[in-house]
Amino acid sequence: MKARVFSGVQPSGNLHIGNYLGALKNWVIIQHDYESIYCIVDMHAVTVYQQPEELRSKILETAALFLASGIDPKHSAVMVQSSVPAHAELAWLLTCVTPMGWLSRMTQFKAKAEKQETVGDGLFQYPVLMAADILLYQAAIVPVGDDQAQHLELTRDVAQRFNSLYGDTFVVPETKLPTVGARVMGLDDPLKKMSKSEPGAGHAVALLDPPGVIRKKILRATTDSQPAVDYSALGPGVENLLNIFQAFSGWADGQMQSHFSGMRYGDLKKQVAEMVISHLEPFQKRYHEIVSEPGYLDGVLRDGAARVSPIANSTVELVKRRMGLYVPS
Ligand code: AQP
Repeated sequence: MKARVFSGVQPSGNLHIGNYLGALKNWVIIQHDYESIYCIVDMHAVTVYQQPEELRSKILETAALFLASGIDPKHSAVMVQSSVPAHAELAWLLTCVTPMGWLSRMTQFKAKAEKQETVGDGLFQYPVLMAADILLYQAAIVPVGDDQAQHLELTRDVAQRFNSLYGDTFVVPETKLPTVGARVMGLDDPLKKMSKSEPGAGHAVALLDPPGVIRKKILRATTDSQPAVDYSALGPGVENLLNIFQAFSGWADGQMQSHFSGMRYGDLKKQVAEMVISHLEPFQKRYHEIVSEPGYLDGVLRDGAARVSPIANSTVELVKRRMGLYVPS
């Protein structure tokens, strides 16, 4: 039997090239080596306010982006988190074994909480729901970008704590980060991670941006006061552009250095823009084909939820038994 892989994306805005390079691209590469489950984590998205109509349409848009990336729904289950109630059920049970001190150390909570007028308890509990998403399917591998590494460590800690309290129950998952593109930075501020929820118009390249917009955003990206690429003293903006090029092209380090050393920033930006556009154009064509087929996405999501529900329900039943809760015979 193949080991299981699980990962998810929040439908919390416009997916960008960071989400693609950090997560989706690698999901596609490894999907056939595992039993794969890829999830639109809508219950994570509502840890901060989402406009309901917009959220509904972003859920379907995110599913279409998964498929346009190359996720094969005949092999991989593509599903929406809230369609499988066991995610919420397991999250509660895990909340009861997770010390609050562990959660208060989460850097993403601190960063996201700072941006909110009122911080909902869900934002604090977010990493436990994420642990439940993964442990529910006994996933061995979780391919994510670098910003999720701390949450994955917490998931491992929760699994180990549960196993030591109640006996071996959960597979302790491994984090899988991409070698290039694990942390794509903002184009307008290369010291900040590229994020869906960052407001600046020049911050992120969205996966559905038209070529003209992509060109404009990349040509305006923040660099530094040097005129040309110097590998012995790369500033964060230039390093980010080079990483984006390398992650899309798959070029080796040596090829990157001999091609870009001494190149003027204006030319570097043009080449990065054309590399991104050449990958996103066919991707966007597939996306538009997928969304124009009536009922197709709903069918994929219904099938995905139906395929994973028995796994999820049997984990919750096992956890309840282990904890001594009532399970009707
Ligand atoms: N900048 C990034 N570089 C590489 N990988 C990234 N990921 C996110 N940003 C980058 C990876 O994308 C996957 C889905 O992320 P998410 O939707 O769970 O939320 P996030 O990590 O909080 O991503 P965003 O874009 O910053 O969304 P918002 O603004 O809604 O919080 C994950 O595997 C993540 O590592």
